[in-house]
Amino acid sequence: MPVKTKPVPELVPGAQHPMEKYLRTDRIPHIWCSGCGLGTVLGNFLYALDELGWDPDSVAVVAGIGCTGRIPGYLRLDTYHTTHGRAIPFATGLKLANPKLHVVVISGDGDLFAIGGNHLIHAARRNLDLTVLCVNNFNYGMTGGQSGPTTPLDGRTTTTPFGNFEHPFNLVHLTASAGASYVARWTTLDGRRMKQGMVEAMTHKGFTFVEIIAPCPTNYGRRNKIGEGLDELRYYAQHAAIRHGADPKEAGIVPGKPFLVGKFVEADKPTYLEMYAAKAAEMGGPK
Ligand SMILES: Cc1ncc(C[n+]2csc(CCOP(=O)(O)OP(=O)(O)O)c2C)c(N)n1
Repeated sequence: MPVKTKPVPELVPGAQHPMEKYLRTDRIPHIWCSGCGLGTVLGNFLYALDELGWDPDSVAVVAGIGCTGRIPGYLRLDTYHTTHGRAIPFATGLKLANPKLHVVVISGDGDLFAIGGNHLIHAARRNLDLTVLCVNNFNYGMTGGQSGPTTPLDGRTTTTPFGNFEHPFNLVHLTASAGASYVARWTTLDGRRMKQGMVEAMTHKGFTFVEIIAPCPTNYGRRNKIGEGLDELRYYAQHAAIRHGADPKEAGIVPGKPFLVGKFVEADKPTYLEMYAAKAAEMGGPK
């Protein structure tokens, strides 16, 4: 039977949300569950874009597969939904072919650090000029909540019903030690700080990385008795401690214990494109 829906009343006839200009509104409603953190990430990315004031034609956003990987599909920009784990190679090609583009990768912890992990560490090692925004919800949300490389020890998922017994990655430590020039972590509770972190990452040269910890109430929250999205935000309020400049090694996440957020790395070092140009000049080739 067809479902009857009531039209949403226009509060101010003809009015638009100021961020609507960046959205493919024809693709709304979105696919995300109630209480999911991805709407907050998308919203803050739009505010970051607006603050930067870049020409939309100079920005390309690339994602792999997953609930997070759907973010670029809602953006009125040049966006690419690549195969699972391959956002970084695709973004690398774009940036090398057109170094003037601002290239941003937005994807999930599974896409970037499991199947795509090798690409990520080498892009960081090369200090490739990309910004990577990783939404960490501690599981594979899209495919029904399997365990992934960030699932905490003893975390309950569909593939670890008795508790996860694999050590998780600390994404801050991993990206910092692989060579990233900028590394920050925020939660979806830290709206303005997350937006500021995105702006900083997108303007800092080299490989820049922001981890955003986000609720996945349908899969991770429910199985781990965290509750709804709001309960998880309350958990962040009680457990996240801002410590800029902390040692990335100390940024591991253990459920029930305080965890660190903030800006961990902000370094100035030659980028892949700078070194490529210098080598090309040394060889007498095109710059
Ligand atoms: C080659 C390949 N293997 C597996 C899958 C199935 N798959 C789709 S999304 C996904 C995991 C996504 O997890 P994550 O990146 O953490 O994103 P989330 O959905 O949690 O935002 C997997 C395993 C796939 N699409 N392609």
